[in-house]
Amino acid sequence: MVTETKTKDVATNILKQISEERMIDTIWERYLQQLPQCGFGLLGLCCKNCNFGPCRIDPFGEGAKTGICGADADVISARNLLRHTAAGSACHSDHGRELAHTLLLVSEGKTEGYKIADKEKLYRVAKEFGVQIDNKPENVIAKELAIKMLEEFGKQEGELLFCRTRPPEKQQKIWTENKILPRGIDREVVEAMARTHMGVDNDYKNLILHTMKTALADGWGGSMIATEVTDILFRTPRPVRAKANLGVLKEDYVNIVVHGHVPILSEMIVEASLDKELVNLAKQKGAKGINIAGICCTANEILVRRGIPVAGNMLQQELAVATGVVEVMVVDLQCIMPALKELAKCYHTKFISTHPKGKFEGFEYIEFDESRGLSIAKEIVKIAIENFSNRKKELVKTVSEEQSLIAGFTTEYVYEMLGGKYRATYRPLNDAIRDGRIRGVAGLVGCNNPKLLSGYSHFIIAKELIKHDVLVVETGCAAIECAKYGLLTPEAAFQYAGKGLQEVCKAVGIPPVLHLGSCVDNSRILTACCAMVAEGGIGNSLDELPVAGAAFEWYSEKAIAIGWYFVASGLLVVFGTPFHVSGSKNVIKFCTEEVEKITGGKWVFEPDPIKAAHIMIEHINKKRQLLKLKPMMYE
Ligand code: MSK
Repeated sequence: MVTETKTKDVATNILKQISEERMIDTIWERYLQQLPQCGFGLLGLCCKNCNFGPCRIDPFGEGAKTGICGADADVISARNLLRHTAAGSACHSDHGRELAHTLLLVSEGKTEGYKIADKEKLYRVAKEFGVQIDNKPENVIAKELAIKMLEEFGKQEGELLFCRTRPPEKQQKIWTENKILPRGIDREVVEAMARTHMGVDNDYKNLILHTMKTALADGWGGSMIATEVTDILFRTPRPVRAKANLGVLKEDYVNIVVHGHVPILSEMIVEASLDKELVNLAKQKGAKGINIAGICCTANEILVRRGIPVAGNMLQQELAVATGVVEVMVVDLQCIMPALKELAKCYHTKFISTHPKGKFEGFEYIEFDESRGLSIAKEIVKIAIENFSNRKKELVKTVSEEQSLIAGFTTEYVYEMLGGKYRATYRPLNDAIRDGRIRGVAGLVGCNNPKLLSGYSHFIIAKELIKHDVLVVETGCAAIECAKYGLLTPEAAFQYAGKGLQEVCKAVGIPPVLHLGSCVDNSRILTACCAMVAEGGIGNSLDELPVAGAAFEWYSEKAIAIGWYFVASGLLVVFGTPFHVSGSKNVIKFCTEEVEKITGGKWVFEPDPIKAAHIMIEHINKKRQLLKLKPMMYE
């Protein structure tokens, strides 16, 4: 068995080691078993879109320079890129559709356990969608809004509403002129699949333009709808204290791990875990109570709204089970590794899938249905309680590592946080940037990947950025990783931040790294940028802002879509490893250089986390110079 360790996280290493001793492979071993990975795949030079193939291009030698149909490296890699982006956009956007559909069911009284939790947001978003709200009952407003949101998916003509109501005029103009302003969310994804069929779109630049259109349909469409409806149904987050890392799994409790992305299930599981009868039942079985913990983005959803502890990020899903104290791992959709089914053979943990779109061989299947949401959640909690006594004592190995954090920052909360409840405004943030206390803002998002430092690079980059007075906002597994290293605490400002950023954090009482939520909540970064532009003084459009982003350890196609909607919105995005197009010099040149002339944004691929941080800092400095902002206060 291969045993190389590529993570600095103590809890991860302990449980990785335990898994090795038990002869159970985890993602790190499976990664090493794959080496060397297929060069054609890495370069994006293989095509299996049709049965002339599979074809591959030889980028260096005397081999074929086109596939059997004649597609060259540019066309093949651009087609692959568009398909990846379409899959990523589809994944997030389908998540958004699930939420909009639940809102519809709630408005019709067809659910159990759900309600409208944020009325203010319901009214605000409904007005934005043109719903007349005068004297109408709340459920009617919610129904009209849900229907209008669902129509965004199937729209055939026109434009996505949020693309017209939220971004600065310049971005809208760029998208219109370049014909990349998305119409309907589903329409762009379907068109992406059609264009990449053999013999349709054979112009790599045209394919990449549609890549941006498809990604914009995610960022300003499906993901944004997901965020807004989640806030309406489960309330808009506010700062909340919590804990992260595998130490949150407690030996003396019934532990239920929720994993996936869509909070429709996890919210009900949390609700069910508070049921007195079930808590008493857990106690009767010898446990102190019921402990819910999350993995991946469904963890982030219940963390930012309820302060539920996070057991870990994507790479820690197997290790959570390796503690031997997880009674149930209940999953919905996305980022759930098929490898989990192997663990079902060794541990007492019951794995439960819940969604018809996401079934797993070897898992128990309990179909979730909003009309019986709370009842089904209670049923699952009860299964966990009953399973408590089945623990295999010899396999119990809990760890003590758990780190305090503050999460739950939002676009809306920044108004209050910096401006005060009665003078809610972005003015202090913009002034701090203009006056050189804060250099700019960086978004660190996305996954963890054993190819890089298994999450640790997020910490390195964030530390370097805050040291140089860059305020960091985070989502997804990047946020979970930085939480584990203590960056999501106000104290981190004193330990790591530059003097200017430290002053701001001290004055407001915030961490230098702000947790904004799940992967779909990258839409909050977009809206926060829009709020900065609207406040004025640090740029009139998104591409002028001193802002940059990274999804350094990306693994998912969703991260490609996220990166593209930021690039198409005018921002610089850094990936630690390129998406699979490097076999085409033209495609790489377009993504890393030429696209900047169109949208103002561009890609950078840089495997060194410190260099990546400095690329972002230099980009922010360049934007500051163009805006003629004051020099940094303490340099
Ligand atoms: S969960 S997409 S590993 S961030 Fe959103 Fe984490 Fe990436 Fe899944």
